[in-house]
Amino acid sequence: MKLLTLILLLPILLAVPSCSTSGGNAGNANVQPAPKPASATTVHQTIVVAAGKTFDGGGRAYKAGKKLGDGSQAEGQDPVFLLEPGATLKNVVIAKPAADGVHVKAAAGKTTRVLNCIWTDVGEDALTVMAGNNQSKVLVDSCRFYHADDKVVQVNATAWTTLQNCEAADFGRFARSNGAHGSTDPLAYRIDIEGGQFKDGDTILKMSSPNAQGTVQGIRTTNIKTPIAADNGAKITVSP
Ligand code: ADA
Ligand code: CA
Ligand code: CA
Repeated sequence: MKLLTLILLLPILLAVPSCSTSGGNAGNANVQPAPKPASATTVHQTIVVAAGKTFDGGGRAYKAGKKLGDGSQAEGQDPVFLLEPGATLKNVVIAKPAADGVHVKAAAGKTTRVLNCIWTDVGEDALTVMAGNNQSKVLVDSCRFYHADDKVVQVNATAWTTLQNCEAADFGRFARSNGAHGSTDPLAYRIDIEGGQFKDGDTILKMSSPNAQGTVQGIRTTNIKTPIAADNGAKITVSP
C-alpha cells in the first residue's frame, strides 16, 4: 500500500471498534428499544396453541389477566400462551403483566417454535421449556426480552433448545437449565445460544447439573457481569 493511501485510510482504520472475545463477545450489543404497545388484549385463560398449529399475532399485544398471575417473582403463575409439541407462536408482543409468559412443550421428532415475539416487561420468567426429550427441539428465533427481575428462558426438560438471534436488556439470567436439583439432577439439558445481543444483565447462560451442555456463539454483549456460569460439572463452550 502506498504511503499516501495509508495516510488517507488511517482515520477509517482507527474508527473500527475493536472486538473482545471474552464470554463469546463478538462486539458491543446494540439492542433495539422496547416497543410501547398502545393497547393489549387481556388473556383470562391461557391460550393453547395446539400441536402442529401456528398462532400469528400479527404484531398485536397480549397481557395476563389476574387469574394467570401478576408477573411478580411468585412461582406457580400460569402462562399467557402454551405451545403443544410442534406448534409455532409468532409476531406476538407480551405486555405487562406477563405472568409466566410462554410455556413450550416439545416431543420426539418435533420442533416447537417461537419466532419474532417481544416481551416488554418479563414476568416471573419469559419462556419455559416444560417437556421434551433429547429427540425433540425448541427453537426461539429473533425474539426480544426486556426487564427480567431474574430469569428469561427457563429450561426444565431435555428438549434441545436453540436461542437464535435474540435480544435482551436488563435481566438476571438470560437462559437457565433447571437448577432445583443441582448436582443430583441426572437430566442432560442442552441449550445453544447462537448470535444475538445482550446488555445490562448478570449472566447469559447458567447450567448447574452434571450432564448439562451448552454452547454460546457469536453474541454481542455490553455490561454483562458474569457471562457464563457452569457448576457441578455442566459444560458450556463459548466461541466468538
Ligand atoms: C424455579 C424452580 C424451578 C422451576 C422454575 C420455573 O427456578 O426452582 O424448579 O420451577 O422456577 O420454571 O419457574
Ligand atoms: Ca421460577
Ligand atoms: Ca416460571
